[in-house]
Amino acid sequence: MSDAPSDIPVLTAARLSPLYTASLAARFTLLDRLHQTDPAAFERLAPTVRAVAASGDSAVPGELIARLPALEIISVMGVGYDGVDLPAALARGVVVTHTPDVLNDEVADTALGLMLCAARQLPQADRWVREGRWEREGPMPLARKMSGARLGLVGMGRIAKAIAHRAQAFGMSIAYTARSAKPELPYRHVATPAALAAEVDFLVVITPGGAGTRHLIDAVVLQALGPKGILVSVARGSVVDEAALIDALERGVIGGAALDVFEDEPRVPERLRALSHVVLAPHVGSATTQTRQAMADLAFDNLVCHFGGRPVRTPVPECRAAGR
Ligand code: 8YV
Repeated sequence: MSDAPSDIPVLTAARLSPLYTASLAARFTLLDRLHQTDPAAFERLAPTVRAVAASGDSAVPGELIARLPALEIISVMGVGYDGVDLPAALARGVVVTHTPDVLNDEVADTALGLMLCAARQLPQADRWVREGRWEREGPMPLARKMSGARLGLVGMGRIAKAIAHRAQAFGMSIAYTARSAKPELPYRHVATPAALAAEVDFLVVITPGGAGTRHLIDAVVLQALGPKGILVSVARGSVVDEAALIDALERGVIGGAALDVFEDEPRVPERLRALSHVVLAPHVGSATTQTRQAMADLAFDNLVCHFGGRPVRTPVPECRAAGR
């Protein structure tokens, strides 16, 4: 161990990928979910904890940060860090890091896969064969074409750009809505999600989560998307008003949906599961061995850099802005 002493206690915020915990355990003193599994031991060891390791979907609330007086860094294995109480971390001078870029291709691939599944009804086609309906009932109902259709992206960050790039190969026209227009991009900016929804066939949601985007996709946006429109979300469950979405799907206000994220994961409402024109995935946007390894390596590396006295590789933008 050259630059990071192994006796540094690192607390995991939740059950993490073994790809991350394996390297953590080899290099640090891993306190695996002690605050959840052994409150007495946590009480004793909390003052010594210098790092928290988290995933994109785990919570690091202000109350936990407050109980860790020696905390220096929170390293999230995930691009999203909406589970971290950032104001609490910033106020304490705690560095927060995440894992952008290494998952762009994977999440974009997932988005295109979900778009194709929703348009061409591929999961339903699989079921049609397995359930013997092809033999009994003949061909399944016709699906809809995706190539050449109109795509609207809610968000225009790194992953959205990777989605747009792929969609171009499908001959799709591309427009987007984002806080600010990006005139350097060859895509049209539309002022609001509702205005965008009104003019596209596929509305793909890929914004960060958190308070600023909560229920950005609401009943008004779904109404604008219309009975032929398809909603795809690879963002955070909080961005879509799930109750409004279920209502819109049940009443045929929109044509269909493909969702990788939900408001109360891993719980997915029974009413949503009952809808045959909806494609559901268990938050697998970045879930390949290759990409998760790259994410785990980057999250681990941020800790090693920090405790080795070097700048972390990928601080969250708010930390970068604060000069940490
Ligand atoms: C995973 C994610 O859920 O990157 C994110 O923000 O949501 C994911 O890829 C998770 O962070 C894997 O550890």
